[in-house]
Amino acid sequence: MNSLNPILTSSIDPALKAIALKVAQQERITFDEGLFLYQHGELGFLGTLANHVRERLHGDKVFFNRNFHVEPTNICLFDCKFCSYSRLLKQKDEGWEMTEEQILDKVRSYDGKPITEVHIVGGVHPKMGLHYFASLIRKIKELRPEIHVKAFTAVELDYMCRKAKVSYEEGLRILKEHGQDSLPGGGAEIFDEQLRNEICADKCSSEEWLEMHRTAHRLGMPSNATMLYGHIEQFAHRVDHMERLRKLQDETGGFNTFIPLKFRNGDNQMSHVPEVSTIEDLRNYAVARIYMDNFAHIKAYWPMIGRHTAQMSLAFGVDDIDGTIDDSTKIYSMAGSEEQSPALTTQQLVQLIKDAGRHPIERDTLYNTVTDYAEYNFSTDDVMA
Ligand code: V47
Ligand code: SF4
Repeated sequence: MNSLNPILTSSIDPALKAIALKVAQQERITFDEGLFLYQHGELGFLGTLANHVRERLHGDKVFFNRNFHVEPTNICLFDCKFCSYSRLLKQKDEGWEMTEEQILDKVRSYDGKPITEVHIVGGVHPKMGLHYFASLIRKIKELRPEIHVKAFTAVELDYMCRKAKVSYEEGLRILKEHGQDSLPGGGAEIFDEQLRNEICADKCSSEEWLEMHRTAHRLGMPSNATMLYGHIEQFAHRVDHMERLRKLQDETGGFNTFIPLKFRNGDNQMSHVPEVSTIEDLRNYAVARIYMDNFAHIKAYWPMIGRHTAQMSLAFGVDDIDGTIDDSTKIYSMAGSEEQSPALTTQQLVQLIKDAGRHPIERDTLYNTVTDYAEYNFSTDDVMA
């Protein structure tokens, strides 16, 4: 039986039922319908629709990967109001700058561990430019030729290209030639120009963010997309954000996954803005799954929302919960996430997924299966990360 039949035969609001029918028939919903879902869809209804879509696409599979993060610096030229992480050059005593050798040592510390991806993002440091990072990536690839390098938000890339006086295309081409494989989704925040001006006026514009990703896709570098939600935006701003991404995905097909990022209010210039509830987090994942019909994956980034909400999100459209990570990612612990030391072993992550009644699959960055954990028995010989 179609999992939407109970809704389609019920006496709910006809406008909600019409949206459910579209979802059942795999038709795209409009901007106004997306907005209507945010305004009138209650949690159970949205969850049923989103779960229908995620199970049609992925059955009960849940993807994760084994990665580690490198955050070369938290010194940043910019002053995003929501950021708890960056330090200005003048606050240098609270900032860190890893040397190239420290970064390479970190890569070496994973020797012999079956990590498939390194995720490199940090503040926009005036002295760390395009050629420095290109050479760093080449050195990382010399140490681990098979590792996938997912690096630099469009914000960092925009600054690197400007400083090196090269076009986005030229800058990305140089990084690709040195071994960069893809782009993470950060820096998108919220695309509405007025809000962007209020919360992160000095970073690259929405058009520039989209253009960087469009260029990357053209060069054969896939990427992710994020949306910072739950701050001063309204539902229409979220739909507008997703609409712009859905259009670009229609054009290029280069996005792997969409990652809604919940605003955390610890120790930043927006600490007076209350955080949204877990119910709202789940509703938001669900609307994202329903709206973003051309995105294969929706990711819940567990270090930010916590492992238990991540587990629940698997019933609200999410099919990916990022990676094992290690304790080096500071961006959320500094913003007040309940995950103060975000590390989970593969065994813990697999158990977390199984406890939610789902089927864990370790993937690589491009969602090829690395290991199917449905029947896997862990042994003490497993090299874990
Ligand atoms: O762009 C900063 C966000 C992003 C806060 O592509 C905050 O796989 C909430 O993009 N509350 C960077 N969010 C991290 C990022 C990311 C993370 C994991 C996986 C991937 C991927 C990308 O973090 C920033 C900003 O939107 N952020 N401060 C805060 N207080
Ligand atoms: Fe800098 Fe990124 Fe923080 Fe903005 S969010 S201040 S660009 S580190």
